[in-house]
Amino acid sequence: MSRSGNDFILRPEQLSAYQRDGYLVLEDVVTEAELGAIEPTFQRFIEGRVPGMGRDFCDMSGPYGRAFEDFNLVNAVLPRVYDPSLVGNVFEQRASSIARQLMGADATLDYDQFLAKRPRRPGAVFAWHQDLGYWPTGTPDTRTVTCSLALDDATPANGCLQVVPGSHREPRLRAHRPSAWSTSPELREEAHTLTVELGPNDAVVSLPVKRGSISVHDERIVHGSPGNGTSGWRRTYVVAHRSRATVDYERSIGFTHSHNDVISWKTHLQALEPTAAHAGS
Ligand SMILES: O=C(O)CCC(=O)C(=O)O
Repeated sequence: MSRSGNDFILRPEQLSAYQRDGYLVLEDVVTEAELGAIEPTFQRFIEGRVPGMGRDFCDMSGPYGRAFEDFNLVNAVLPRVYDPSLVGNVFEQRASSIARQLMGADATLDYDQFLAKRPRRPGAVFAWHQDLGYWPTGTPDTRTVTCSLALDDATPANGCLQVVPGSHREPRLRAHRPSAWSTSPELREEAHTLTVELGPNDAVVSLPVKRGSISVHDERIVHGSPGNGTSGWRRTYVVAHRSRATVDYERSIGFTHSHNDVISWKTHLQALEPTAAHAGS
């Protein structure tokens, strides 16, 4: 037990494992009673009952514009913006505590996200990526601590997170490509999803996480997740922290992590080509 009020205290070996591997699994970060307080709000989003979200409510496994019943991987971005009652909840506070220990006192909550894989949806795949590949370059300090709270036991069968340990230490970001369903020049206008190739030496590790426990990952680790082959949901609540200066930079260029942001994704993708210099390398 490492909960201490609204903090969650990491052991020295967990701090060093995060630096070495690029991820952690932390047990019992949120209690059953605390989960019960969060869940009704989570459900309002995931069941499509929050109006006015535009592209912030979409299928993370497919193109924009799919009918809701066809979503495989329901994705609600920035729920705390659409429902400020989430601000300061116990998971946010423990995630902040964990982020401060892993990246320093200026760790600042950057964005949140609700994800839910529908039952029996082999297509509920989160494509392989590095989070930094999704974000604007030009941030001198790229550090990010992303905490993902399991609302259901996450298992290999229902499509739990998979990582390539140590890939966060590669000197350059891998080239990110728009996923196959995108065809227009402004590719991110058709679907948000980007993907990287796995190489023959990439050793994939699955991260089963029990309800109330969390995984934590670095912005450069290669990760993704397969479809859901079970009769139950896999629901996840994501909270990401970056440095105060980086969050301020993002906002100064109009980037809020909302899919409704107006960003030149073509320019961004060109900047990610392996031959181009970019701040993330
Ligand atoms: O939990 C998952 O399936 C993937 C989530 C993810 O890629 C992320 O939070 O960066």
